[in-house]
Amino acid sequence: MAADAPLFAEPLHVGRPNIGDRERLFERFADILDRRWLTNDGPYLQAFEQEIKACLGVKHCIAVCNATIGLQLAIRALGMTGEVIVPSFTFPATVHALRWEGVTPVFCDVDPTTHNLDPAEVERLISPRTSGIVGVHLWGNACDVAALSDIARRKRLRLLFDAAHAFGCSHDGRMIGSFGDAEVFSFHATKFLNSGEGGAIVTNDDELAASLRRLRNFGLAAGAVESVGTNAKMTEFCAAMGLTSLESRDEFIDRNCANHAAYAATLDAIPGVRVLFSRVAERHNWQYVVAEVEAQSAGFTRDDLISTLHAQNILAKRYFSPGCHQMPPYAAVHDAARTPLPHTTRLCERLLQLPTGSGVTHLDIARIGDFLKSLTRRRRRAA
Ligand code: T4K
Repeated sequence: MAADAPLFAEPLHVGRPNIGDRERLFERFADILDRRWLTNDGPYLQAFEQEIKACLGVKHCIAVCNATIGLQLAIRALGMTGEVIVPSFTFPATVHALRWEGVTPVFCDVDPTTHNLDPAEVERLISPRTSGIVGVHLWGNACDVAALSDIARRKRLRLLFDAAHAFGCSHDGRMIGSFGDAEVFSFHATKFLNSGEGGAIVTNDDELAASLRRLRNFGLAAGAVESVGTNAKMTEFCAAMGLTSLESRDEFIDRNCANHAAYAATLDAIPGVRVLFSRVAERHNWQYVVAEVEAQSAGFTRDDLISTLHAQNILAKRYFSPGCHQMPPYAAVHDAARTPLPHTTRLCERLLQLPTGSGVTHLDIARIGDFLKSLTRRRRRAA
């Protein structure tokens, strides 16, 4: 290998899509074309919704074209107005959805261990203008659902969960999907279960589900407009892709879980680098390999490590940095005195995500580990 050739000839991506059975997918696409029914509540959409309900044990599933729109519909249908408490440590879609619905996000700090909303902070931030809480089950790990539900009940607030990362994960023995007033999944290409683009809102509330179905389809109910709806429909092609992914979910989980364990075993030998969430008692999709860099022990920062990995075609990501509160649309309105975010800031500086999924092999992970170990040895010798 030439001295400056990267370790991997082809880039290794975080978020490389998991692809199910191609033959089955092509059969479904052909069937869609033969039927000439491409969208608008077609048979594949209905089958996909049924399967999701069965997997999660929820009453209603409303599949949508992406999770961002799904969040917007849920925020609107739940009547969230004024202020809503939300983590800054999330993908900006969570916060954008609130802003698109005219709601002011009030950024709340997260627990440093779970990376999810800190219920004590949530309670502290409630004002007369607060109408709801949006929790994010980050990396597929559930929020403190019991504490947030208790706060929502006592303070008469709406409780919505952004479950974009959490399809196939459980909490207290129950699949994520049936907590709060509603939960929203993403089936984007980069997610554990993907339909190319897509998402779903799930709920056990009959009225809410009916309202969401109307909002998804221009506000129409039985051919008449009842509310200011939008077009949030999922196409038949996406539903077919989603159904095909669902059939391979156990295979995806097995690969992700094995990759996660391989990363943990390899990287834990490197001082200052730690793979997080290696031991969880619940069902998990293991879609994100999250590592933390402690610069003092490692001798390099998270950003140094990302640059080094990128030079080798290992395209680690910096989710989520900066925090939403530091992004231009929100920095000007963020009230740092009311809501200091020390844990968020710390996590934004120290975390990275490593390539995994069905396109990454044990051999790839072993090579990454060997490369990092030799790098650490060289740095030690040079110091
Ligand atoms: N809430 C949370 C907590 C979320 O994380 C997200 C989305 C949402 C809500 C909103 O869900 P959706 O409305 O998207 O359904 C990506 C995804 O676009 C986004 O869906 C996801 N979270 C976020 C965590 O990751 P970017 O800006 O990082 O995308 P990009 O283009 O840099 O791709 C990420 C990596 O995946 C790259 O390394 C390339 C690789 N990739 C991507 C695609 C699309 C592939 O290898 N193949 C592909 O087809 O946001």
